[in-house]
Amino acid sequence: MLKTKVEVPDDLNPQETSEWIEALDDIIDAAGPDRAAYLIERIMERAANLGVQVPMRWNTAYMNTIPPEEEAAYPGDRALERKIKSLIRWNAVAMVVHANKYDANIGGHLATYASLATLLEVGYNHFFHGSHVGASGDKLPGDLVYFQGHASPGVYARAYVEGRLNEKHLENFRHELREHPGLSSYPHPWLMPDFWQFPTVSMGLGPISSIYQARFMRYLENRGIIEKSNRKVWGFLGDGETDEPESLGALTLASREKLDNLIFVVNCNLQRLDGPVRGNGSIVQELEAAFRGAGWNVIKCLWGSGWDDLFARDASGLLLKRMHECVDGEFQAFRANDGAYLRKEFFGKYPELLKLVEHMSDDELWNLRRGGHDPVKVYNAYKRAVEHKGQPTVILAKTVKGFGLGEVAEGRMTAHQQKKLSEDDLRRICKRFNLDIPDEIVASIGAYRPSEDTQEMRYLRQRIDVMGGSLPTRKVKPIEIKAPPLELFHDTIGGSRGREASTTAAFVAVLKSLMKDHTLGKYIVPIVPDEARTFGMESLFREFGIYASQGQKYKPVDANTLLFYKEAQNGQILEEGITEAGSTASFLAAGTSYANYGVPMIPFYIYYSMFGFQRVGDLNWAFADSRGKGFLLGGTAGRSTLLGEGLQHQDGHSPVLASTVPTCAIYDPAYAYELAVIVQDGIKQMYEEGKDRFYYLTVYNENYAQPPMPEGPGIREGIIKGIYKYRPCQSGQAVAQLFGSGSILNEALRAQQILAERYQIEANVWSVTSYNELRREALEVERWNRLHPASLEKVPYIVQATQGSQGPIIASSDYIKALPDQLSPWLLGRLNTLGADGFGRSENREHLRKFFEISAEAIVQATLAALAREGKFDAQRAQSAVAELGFDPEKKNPALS
Ligand SMILES: Cc1ncc(C[n+]2csc(CCOP(=O)(O)OP(=O)(O)O)c2C)c(N)n1
Ligand SMILES: [Mg+2]
Repeated sequence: MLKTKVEVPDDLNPQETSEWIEALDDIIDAAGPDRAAYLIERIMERAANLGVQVPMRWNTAYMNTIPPEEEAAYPGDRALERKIKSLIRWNAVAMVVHANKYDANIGGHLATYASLATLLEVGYNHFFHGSHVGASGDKLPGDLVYFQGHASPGVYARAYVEGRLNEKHLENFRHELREHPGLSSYPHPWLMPDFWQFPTVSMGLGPISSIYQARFMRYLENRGIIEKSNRKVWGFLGDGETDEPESLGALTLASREKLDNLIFVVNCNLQRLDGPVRGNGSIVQELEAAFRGAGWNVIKCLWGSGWDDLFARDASGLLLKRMHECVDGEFQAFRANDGAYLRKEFFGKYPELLKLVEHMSDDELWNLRRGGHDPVKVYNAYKRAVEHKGQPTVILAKTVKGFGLGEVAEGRMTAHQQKKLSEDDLRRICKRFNLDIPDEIVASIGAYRPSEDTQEMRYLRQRIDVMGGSLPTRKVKPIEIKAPPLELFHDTIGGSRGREASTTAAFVAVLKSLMKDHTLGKYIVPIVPDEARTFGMESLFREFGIYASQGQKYKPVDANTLLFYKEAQNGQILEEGITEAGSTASFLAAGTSYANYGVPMIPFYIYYSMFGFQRVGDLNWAFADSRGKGFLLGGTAGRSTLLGEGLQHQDGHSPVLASTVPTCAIYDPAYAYELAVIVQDGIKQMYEEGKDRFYYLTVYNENYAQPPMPEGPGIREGIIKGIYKYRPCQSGQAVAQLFGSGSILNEALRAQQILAERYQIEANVWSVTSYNELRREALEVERWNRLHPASLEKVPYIVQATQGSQGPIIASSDYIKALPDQLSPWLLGRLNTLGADGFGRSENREHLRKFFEISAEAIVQATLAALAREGKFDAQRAQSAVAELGFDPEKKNPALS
């Protein structure tokens, strides 16, 4: 066995040290590594009991975790697999180079896939299942693979060689808007809905989403919604990508929940975009410590089979010592140069090492591969990972960025952005991978696939068959659920009957009704990041249980109360703890389960609204790209309605941020019945009608009387479309229109009263449930009119709804003015907007609304001013009303203070 004698400078008794080490060596030789590990553990225990402080080490040597003697033989045909892999390499290169030759700087990446090819090919041929056969004998969906986003050329190239894409597709890589559909730059289910499952290219989102995906798979299994299976989630990520907080931020969830259905493969090519990931250190060792410390099973796959013999013959342990001495910047340089350089700079440091490789030519040295490029090493790492029980596994695979691309890219600082190659470069690549590609195809940088009757193509078909289909594939089963009738929420629709209640409480009631529903109930997934009590949801704990993969191992301290904290293995609530990113990743897994598992889960993720779109906006964008369905509920909403919490908490802009997401429908309901109507219609649109959309709803914590849903035509339609007249003025001859939304509708109603009583001005009050929906519809109509100038003009809903109304419109909400201002193009100079622009303050609602000038008094004042400007109210009277209503005309603008 390998004898490692590391000299320690301050070793007081080297003789004694080597005796201990030899004793260990003997045990490994005689009884194997497991026995040795057991003994070391006992010794550590003893040391700790005797008060010996043994420094914690989370690193193993810079070697492969799996020694050669434990390797299984490779089950595939290496020669044919290499042939297929080389073909894929060619097509991946050709599509990027072709795109850039004919459309300068259209972009694309060569170097990432070049480093990843073996890691993917071993996976495709032996580990990634297109489908699984479940215990029941049923065909279940396949493994879920998160590909490194910018390795997409390699993924397309395989799909082409498999015959799933054609030459035109490849030719139109990054040309999506041509006649023949092209290929999107990166994985986007929105753009290629039959192909990509997971949008991964925003660094960090793939890793965190894959962790929560694996967890959600267990959740569905433990709740009996899907069959238990051997399905795996594979997360491929770059070593540079691990610097994103999202990449490593949820590691302990995976180990805590024993997610042995999760495998990370970190493509450790030691480089990111600008240069080395850890030029002065070792990314592999750093990640090993992080993952091991977080409780993961770590498999290092660093060196190819060529190194086995060198390690075996290196009795001195100097080879390993030399490896430990080198930082990543040096390892990168070894690959960017040649065999002679490697001999001189790496082996040359010690005469013994030079001797070790004296029988090898420079070329042979150069051909010593890294673990991630050796199918045997990769196969064994994967095999061990899929067989490992009780922990998630990470494989740290050492590779070369730009492997095989030659001097222009291999290991170069500029490798990441290399996208142009000369014909000579291309010929060299063909030679390097023994590719027999017709000359004219090389010259035209074309796609190439051998005929079906070749050995390699037959082998490829056979492997796909054995693995149960191709990946990635996004196959969506039709959803078969129906929305509940509105009557399911009859309590909510009936109002609060004199009591005061918040729309948040109304939401909880709606959620409960849904969860209790016989058909829909089981599909509902409430998600909350440690705010359930804030939202009054603790009543759900006992009734539906909090999901806990291991059940509840303790008697909760509140066990004798009615609403005790109940954790259960089949619990329905995802109580995520304080992680908005994690909760959103759960929302993503649940909201796309209709596609990935064939079960239409309906997630309701409620959170502190300020910590939503502005904190995890990119995950929400990925949710939309993924065609996710579900409801986001921004709780404690509104800059003035959330009292006391101040600048960091009071949200006055989420609906505006949400409006930037194309598939997000945004509503700001004032009353419980509005909320119920929106949720019922949302389920219908998303799940019954199959629309790709999701909802952002604001819910407030202000208690007020919740009126019953008004009778009458058009109310339901108005709520859904975004506006309806809530309370007309008494005379029916209004000279002004007041738009209110969310909790500020009540201020508009109070303003209506003040205007009538104090100033004899009649105004109508409208509830605007969605400025965004109104705008989107108006834009749609406007576009139609623009493109059909000879047809009868259509009229946007906002114009229809307000037709015939008189006078200025005063719109007030608890959000920045940009929200209502979205409608100004259709309100022809009538719109006067009040809003909560600026930073929040710790105060009560009364002071906050006065400060932001959105109170009833502010609405009255704005109405008088607008009427005065139109000559319909005395200007002097309007001026004196400013002070009368409690405002100082010279007060600093709250938006800027
Ligand atoms: C959030 C985010 N920031 C920046 C980028 C731009 N970007 C794309 S790839 C890349 C470098 C990736 O390096 P690494 O993760 O090591 O992958 P490799 O290509 O080396 O396999 C960067 C910075 C991005 N896609 N996402
Ligand atoms: Mg990298």
